[in-house]
Amino acid sequence: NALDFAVDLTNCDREPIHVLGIIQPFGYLVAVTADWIVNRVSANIAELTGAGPHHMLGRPLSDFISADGLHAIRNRLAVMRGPDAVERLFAQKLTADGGAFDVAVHMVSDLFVIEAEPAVEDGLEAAAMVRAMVNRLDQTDNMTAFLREGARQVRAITGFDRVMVYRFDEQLSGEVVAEALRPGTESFLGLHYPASDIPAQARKLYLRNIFRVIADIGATPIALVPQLDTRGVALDQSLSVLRAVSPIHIEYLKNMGVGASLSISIIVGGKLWGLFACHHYSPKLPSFAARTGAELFGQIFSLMLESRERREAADYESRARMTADRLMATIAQDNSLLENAQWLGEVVADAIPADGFGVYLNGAVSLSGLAPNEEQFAAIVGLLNRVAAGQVYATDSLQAVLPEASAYSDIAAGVIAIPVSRSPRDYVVLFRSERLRSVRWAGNPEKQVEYGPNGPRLTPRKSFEAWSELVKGTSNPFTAAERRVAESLRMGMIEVLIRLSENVDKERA
Ligand code: BLA
Repeated sequence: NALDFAVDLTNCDREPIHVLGIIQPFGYLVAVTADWIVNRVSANIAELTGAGPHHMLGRPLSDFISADGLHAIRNRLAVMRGPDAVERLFAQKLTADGGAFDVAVHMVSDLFVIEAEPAVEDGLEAAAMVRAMVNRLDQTDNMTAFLREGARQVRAITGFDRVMVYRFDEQLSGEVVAEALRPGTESFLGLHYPASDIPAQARKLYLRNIFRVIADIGATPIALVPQLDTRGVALDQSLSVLRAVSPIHIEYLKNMGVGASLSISIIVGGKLWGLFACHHYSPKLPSFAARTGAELFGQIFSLMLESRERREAADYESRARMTADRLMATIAQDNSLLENAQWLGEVVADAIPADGFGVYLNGAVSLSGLAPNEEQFAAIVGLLNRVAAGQVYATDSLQAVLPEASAYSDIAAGVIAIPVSRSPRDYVVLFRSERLRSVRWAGNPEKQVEYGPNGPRLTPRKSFEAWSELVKGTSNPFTAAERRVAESLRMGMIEVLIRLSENVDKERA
């Protein structure tokens, strides 16, 4: 390519994937200057216009495209809105004797980029279909069902064999959290992959351009001509519909036995929440209308997800606040409960999911569920006195702050600690076990035996191993909502204690 960048496993995150200078062979690309002079074409352009690159470059586009075709494109550009807009025309004739094309048009600095693919008449009523898809989503009554229905609907409109909802965590590792499959296809549900499987520049690009399809993993890409224009500039293909992808990613898909790949960004709160990641086991290109419908569905899905997540978080916090209120009311009735370590631990563990807990209260210790032994717990309390006096403290990697904790990370890899009295040594500590314990790894999604030049690293199983290395010794993280709940439990308990001591003072007076 124009930039002479040799990509390998060590530099993927620097590969300039938006300027590779190649498109997929299912369409044609022409870029023109503001005065409609041809600036760049794809090497296959003669199939569309009858004229090769060197005939077209530097000449007016009107020499090659019919007046009606140009008129339609110009009209569409005239209504273009927003910096990243991509306008679409369906079933448009572009030449006097050629057939109909589906066309996408967008701007890259001062160039108009026109991409055309032969129109497919699949009778799809995209708007009606998306409307029905959204209705189905609306009828789901919990998050799991919502995500699964999303996958099902994307499978319905794209026809892909496998549709996954792939969600990123804080470290940008991902998990397959929902899936819809052609019957007989092996499930990837619950599998985890490291952030490096979708490098940073790709994730950034997917925020700008939310839809991509790789129609045929085995197809030879078509070069843009020239690679660098007269100003020495490569064409920025960030918003391109036909953009061909990194050879590393192609190798990854080949190693998985995939024939076509499609993904749609799921964006929540301006961040890439995840992707609909879709595989087909032979080449597949849904019509441009179907792709446009799927893209629109992805946008609506994202908005609905955002509002559902917000509602779930609010519900969780209000339930937890009720727990806290109940806790205070119960203690107010029966002061002796404050001395009851087991009871206190259970109430807190009800509000914040954990695998076990330890309570340190007036020198007495109570351990329950998956928990370290008393000696180990004493060391944790010692640590808390140093790092968290009087405050809620949470970590998903205890061993990062207390090295000896690596000995029992299978039991207690992460902790959240809530000080429960004014005496600095009293805490309720919840434990979460190592993440890998709870992770499912089943089946063998890499049936291919022939690996590409980079070997088996580019396979789901190796990715899973890489992810496992990353999360070794860490628990599922404590979320911001869980920390807020812990904080309100702490404040509530302090309040009760103050009231109790005031009562004692009054009685003394
Ligand atoms: C892109 N990697 C992607 C994409 C996905 C994945 C979904 C989006 C492009 C597409 O739609 O195909 C990853 N796909 C997955 C995962 C699953 C899946 C995790 O189906 C799980 C089932 N990829 C690697 C490594 C590198 C890499 C090690 O595994 C680099 C070192 C690169 N992945 C890579 C690149 C892209 C990518 C460069 C961008 C492709 C593009 O849009 O140009």
